Amino acid sequence: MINKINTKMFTTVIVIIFVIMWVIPGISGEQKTTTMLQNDGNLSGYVTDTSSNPIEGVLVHVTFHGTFEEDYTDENGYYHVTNIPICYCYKNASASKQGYNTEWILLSITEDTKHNFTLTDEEPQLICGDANGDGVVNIGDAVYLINYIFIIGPSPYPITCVGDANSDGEVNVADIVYIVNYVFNGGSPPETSCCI
Ligand SMILES: [Ca+2]
Ligand SMILES: [Ca+2]
Repeated sequence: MINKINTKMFTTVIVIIFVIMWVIPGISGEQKTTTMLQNDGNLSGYVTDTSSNPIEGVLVHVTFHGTFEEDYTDENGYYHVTNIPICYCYKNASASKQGYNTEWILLSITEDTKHNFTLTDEEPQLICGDANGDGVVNIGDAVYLINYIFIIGPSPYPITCVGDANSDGEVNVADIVYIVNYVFNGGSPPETSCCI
């Protein structure tokens, strides 16, 4: 009788153990899957210029699954983008601010991924005839060339680009005439090829 009871108990224990072994991996797997889908990825780091100076106000933008997370750098150039889903994939991370060339990189982001960006100055747009480099061609450029040619003022830079309004390869009084004619008499605008 006692043996029968022991055998029943033993069988019951074995069954319970099997059930537990069957259920627990299921729970563990479910928890693992849930963790995989949680947005606990982080990307942080610093953004500096080419002289290692921190840049404030840079937008660091991480794109994934048709959406994004982002953060702006503080006065120390530090950013911290949170709420990024963790997956075995690469995400596009970019750093951008007006006046700088945008940098971007593909990263596999986990709980504590770090990446530092270095931004280079954006090249100013060069316009033929824009001798004073303020972005537009107007009477100020004629005055700048008059000052350069007749009064030994500062040279346009790059001289054969922005100073050569008529694109003849030289910077002289003809360029002043060309600009004045363009601004006041409806003449042709400076060529666009002189700065290429
Ligand atoms: Ca100008
Ligand atoms: Ca010229």
